[in-house]
Amino acid sequence: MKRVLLFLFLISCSSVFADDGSRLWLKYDLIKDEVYRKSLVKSYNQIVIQFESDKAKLAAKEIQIAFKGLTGKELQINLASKPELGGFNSIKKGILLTIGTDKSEKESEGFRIQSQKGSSLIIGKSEQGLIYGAFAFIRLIQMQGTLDFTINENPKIQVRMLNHWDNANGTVERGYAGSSIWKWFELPYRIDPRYIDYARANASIGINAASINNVNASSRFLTAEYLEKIKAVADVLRPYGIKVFISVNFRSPRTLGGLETSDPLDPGVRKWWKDKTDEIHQYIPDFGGYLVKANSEGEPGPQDYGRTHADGANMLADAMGDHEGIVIWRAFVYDADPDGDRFREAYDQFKPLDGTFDKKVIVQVKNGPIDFMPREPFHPMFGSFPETPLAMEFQITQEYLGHSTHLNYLAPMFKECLDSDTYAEGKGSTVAKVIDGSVHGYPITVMAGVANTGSDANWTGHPFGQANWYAFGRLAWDHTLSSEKIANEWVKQTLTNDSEASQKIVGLMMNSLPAYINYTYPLGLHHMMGEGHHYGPQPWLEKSGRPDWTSVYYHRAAKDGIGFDRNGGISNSLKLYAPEVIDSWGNPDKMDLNYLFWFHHLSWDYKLSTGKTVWDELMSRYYSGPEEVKEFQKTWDSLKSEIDIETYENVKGRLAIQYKESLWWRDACYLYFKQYSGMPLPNSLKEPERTLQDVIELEQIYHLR
Ligand code: BDP
Repeated sequence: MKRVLLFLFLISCSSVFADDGSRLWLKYDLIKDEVYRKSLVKSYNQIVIQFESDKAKLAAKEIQIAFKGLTGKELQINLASKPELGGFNSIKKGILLTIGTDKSEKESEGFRIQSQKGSSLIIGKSEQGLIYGAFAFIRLIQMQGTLDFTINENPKIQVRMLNHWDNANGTVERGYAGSSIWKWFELPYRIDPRYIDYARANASIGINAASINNVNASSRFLTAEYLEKIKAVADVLRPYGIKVFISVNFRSPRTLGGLETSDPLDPGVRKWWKDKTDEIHQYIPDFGGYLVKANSEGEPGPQDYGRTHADGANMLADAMGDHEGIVIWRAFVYDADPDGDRFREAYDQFKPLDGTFDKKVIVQVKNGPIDFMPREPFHPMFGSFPETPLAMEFQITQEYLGHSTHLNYLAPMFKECLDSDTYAEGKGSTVAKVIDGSVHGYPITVMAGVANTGSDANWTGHPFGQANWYAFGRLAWDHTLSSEKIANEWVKQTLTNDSEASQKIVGLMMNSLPAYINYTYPLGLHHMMGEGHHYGPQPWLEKSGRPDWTSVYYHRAAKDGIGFDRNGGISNSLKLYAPEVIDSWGNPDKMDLNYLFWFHHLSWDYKLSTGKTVWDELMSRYYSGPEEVKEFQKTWDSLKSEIDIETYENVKGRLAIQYKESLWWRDACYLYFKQYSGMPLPNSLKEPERTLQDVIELEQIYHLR
């Protein structure tokens, strides 16, 4: 109750104070359009819940808070007097929340809304569906569209999950928005109110799972001390339908259990995991399951004992016994052959194991074959694993996408992958249909996003980072939504409801990823970022712990040209795809140039389908990137009167950094590649004022101690 009061107080102040972004897209600020606001006030007097239950009350309360904030009017929450009540017209001037009778398993989180101004019926297909229905209704009110509509929704993916790469000491691996949102040193005694806001925000976009710790996992999370803390978090998230998962360290039986081995076939090890899994369930009865990074980047795993990924995953699945939890086993492995092609290593390790995993196991695959690059072709594992459920792993945090200083709307990147056709079962076997189970009939479906949340007041550092969290959730719920539609929803709820202004912002968002790619990785270049920090450019990086941690390994720039020939030259990784895909990416003259250097090595003067040489095309893209950022700055400046001042200034400052750094990328890549091409800049493009040495030194700053 106290929280609600505080919340209402904040809402009443929000028109006076600048907005720190902490309320995300659940702002519930007073609607400026008086006609619309008044019509809402006139249309609704009450919220009626048909059955008393915790979730129904939660859903009703959220609508009550939203309505009060948006209109100033407090709706009463009433319990229906007649249990048989429920018809569309049975409720006058009210919003009726009820549970449907048709509860097929698959649809159990869905909802229906029938609404006519003055009479709105929200039917959850389950209690949880009611929560999602309530948030969908609020979204529509916030967006100020019509209240006369009927919708019927079911999530397309079962487990819609955030993966937090948060460490026990409060740091976040690849986090750019402050420290961890989980206060491990305070838990379980102090519950940070932000956990509730976190749960609300996630529930509002359909996210129903969270793995709370880094995949480079500490065994600490499996101790009784920490299980109590995790239980406290799980208790806060549960009412909103969010299950907790834990990332585990495969060596835990040794480090924690004092055993001599962590061999998955060792009976003592198996018993240890079984006991541990039972113990976890005593704290968290609805425990979601394990997320495992094994034999990857130095993490322990079954291969340390001569066993396979399937041996390791199946052992954990066995430990799960009759509990409902699942085992999510990551496929981000590339230890096979440092002289080979990293592109194909996960495929090569996992393909022979297809069909050997326990039914509680799902293998989680990053969207692309290398590592969350700004543009990757879809991972060749998608479409090639008919017998093993594959989960999608996207990265919401902008590790390779400008951290939290570059404005980068990622829905188009997620969509590009989801909409790619694998041709696994003929045309139309898109990646989305593989992971939602419709292509191979997977019994478990998962979409995970590496979270970009942190302790910053606005959660994500860059205010537009919120849009990526939002978009991930919406796409995990329904991958058929368009990027524009999602952007429009987010803008209208978060920044402004003015239609002209919101259109401009959506346009800016839709152009942001292409602009970023132009000044960083045009034409399918990849993996040229500064070593370790993964921020600015370092195309000259040629020595590292492994060859495939360098840049030169990927771009292969030399006097004879540029690009990684995966079409038979250096490797034949292109062959991992279906014949139709090989056809479309195999010919540099016909293919989508956005993937060019992923598969081809071409001479600098090779004439492309655009009519330009490789060099001229590359340089015109590098040079257009910063110009596009300049346009973003102008657009943003023109929106000053429409945007909250704190958010406006925040984004303005970040765009200035982005512009400066787009020049850094452009100059670094031009000056570096020029050494090999020996060609001049195309006509109108201006020589940078700095030298290659200058940009090399700029990157070195990031390594100073
Ligand atoms: C890479 C990150 C590293 C992660 C790793 C992973 O640089 O911090 O641990 O992915 O996904 O992108 O396991």
